[in-house]
Amino acid sequence: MADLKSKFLNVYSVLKSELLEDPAFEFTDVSRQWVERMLDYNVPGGKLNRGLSVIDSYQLLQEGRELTEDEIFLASALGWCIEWLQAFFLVLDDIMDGSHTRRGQPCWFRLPKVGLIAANDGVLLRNHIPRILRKHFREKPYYVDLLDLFNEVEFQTASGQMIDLITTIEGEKDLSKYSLSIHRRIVQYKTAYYSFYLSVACALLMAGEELDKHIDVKNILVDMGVYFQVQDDYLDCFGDPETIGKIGTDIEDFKCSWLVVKALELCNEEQKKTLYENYGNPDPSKVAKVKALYKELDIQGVFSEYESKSYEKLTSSIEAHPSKAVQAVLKSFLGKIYKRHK
Ligand code: GPP
Ligand code: MG
Ligand code: MG
Ligand code: MG
Repeated sequence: MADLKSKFLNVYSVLKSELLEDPAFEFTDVSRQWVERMLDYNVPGGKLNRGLSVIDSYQLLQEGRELTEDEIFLASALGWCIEWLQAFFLVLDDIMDGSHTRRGQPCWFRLPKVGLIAANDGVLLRNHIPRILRKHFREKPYYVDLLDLFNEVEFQTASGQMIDLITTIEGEKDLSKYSLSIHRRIVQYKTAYYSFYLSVACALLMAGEELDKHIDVKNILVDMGVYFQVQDDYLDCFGDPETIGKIGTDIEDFKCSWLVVKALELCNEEQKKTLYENYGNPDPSKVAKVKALYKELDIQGVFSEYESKSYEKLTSSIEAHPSKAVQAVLKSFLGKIYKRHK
């Protein structure tokens, strides 16, 4: 595994060099350095779960056959396309959420030299994906399906992000519109498709499969993605910033977080008043009141129960799948995120 990860990281250097020599643009030293610094800052520094899962999943779909070096390279390149997509989303998401840190360093747009140039860097990151795909997959029978997959998933994510954002519009903040069903709708679109379905779908395409025949796999991965984003919502408030590498902003930002939805379900009239008066305000004393209320309602205990229940449910839907290889792919994914602290 350590070996696979170092191979994966090597592919990053190859792809980066190709992009920095892209003949479609006449780079100067200064512009090349900008892109290189921007890529190194934003692309490789995460957990790399999404990217590594493409190789992992493709390997498991081969049922024991050893992968060739060429297959490892291609699966890695697809994995990096997902990491590029994630970098694009995160650079922009941090601007939109007014975040301060990401992966243990200041958000890219917070660097004095960067600012809103980050918005254009996001566009560049997004444009790198089809360039990588064209260079390495153009001749593959599944090339069109890959392009289509990335486009679909990007559209779903941006649509989820849109509903995440428009529920927080200043002057229209209204906790009474928050429910588990609106939460699910937001996180299914903004997180689940790109964070879970996309890796496995890439592996399936590489293995010569038709995605239309794997709707059951997609449904399980979407449920897993919802569980993952509930964890993200939990960690935003209760995680250790040192470990998760970011400082939470959901309470300040009036986000439709799983935590506030649960709190609204469990609170009495007086506690509800506290929530209405303090949620969605940058004032630290108001944020502290919301956090104290979460503790009073034992939202941590409620989360813990949700976590075990989700694990059981996901495991039983995985075990109902007819293919052992697909079961292995899904179980490996679930194992990576269950009870995560980062
Ligand atoms: C996670 O939300 C969702 C995304 C990063 C998708 C962004 C999509 C765009 C089209 C920009 P989050 O804000 O809870 O993530 P985090 O907690 O990591 O900031
Ligand atoms: Mg965010
Ligand atoms: Mg966000
Ligand atoms: Mg979050």
